[in-house]
Amino acid sequence: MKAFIFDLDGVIVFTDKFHYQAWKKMADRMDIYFDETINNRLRGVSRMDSLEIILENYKGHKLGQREKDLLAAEKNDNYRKLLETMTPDDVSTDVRNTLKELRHRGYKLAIGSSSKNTKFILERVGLMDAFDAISDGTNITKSKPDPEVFLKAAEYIGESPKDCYVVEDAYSGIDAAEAGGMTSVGIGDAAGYDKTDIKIQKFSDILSLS
Ligand code: B16
Ligand code: MG
Repeated sequence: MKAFIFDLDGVIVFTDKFHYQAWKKMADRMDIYFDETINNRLRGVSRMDSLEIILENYKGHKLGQREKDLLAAEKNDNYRKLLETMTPDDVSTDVRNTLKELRHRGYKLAIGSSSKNTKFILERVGLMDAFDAISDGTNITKSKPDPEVFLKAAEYIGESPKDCYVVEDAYSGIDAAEAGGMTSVGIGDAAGYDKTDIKIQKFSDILSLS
């Protein structure tokens, strides 16, 4: 194995609580029922696909594309305000030290995230220099479980998918890794998924793989 491709939300940082608060604000305003269980279905899912899941509980008129775009923009504005509160302290010592050690051992490191806010988040937490390449929601046309985001990450670092581990917290990300021919490493939710190749409890457990 020559490289690691990391999902962002739920693996490197925990922005899921901000996604929840931002969607909740929009849902409350629209009188749409939304809770933590529904929020769990949004892990690794693109912004527009997340909106469709939330709208399953919308009792109003059928929304057109322009109205949906406005709702997605409203959620993203709410989300960006919350992201602005992030600092380097939002990255655990475990994550920071493990990334440094993997670099030291000569692995290539990339991000493979569905988020269009990836670079903004990495800048806020001071991790822009920790990765050799970033593949995110801005360079893909199909979101996880399609493997596109991970295949692009492998291409950007010049490695074959079979030489890459993908570290993920979402079922959709594990399915994407399998579809891309990579070895999946599951943490959090994904550590309880039967399709995950390697299950870990904490981020630094990946050091025992390398
Ligand atoms: P944005 P990941 C994903 O990040 C989140 O898990 C998911 O909840 C979110 O909808 C998606 O990014 C898109 O995010 O609205 O910022 O473009 O887990 O793939 O790093
Ligand atoms: Mg994730």
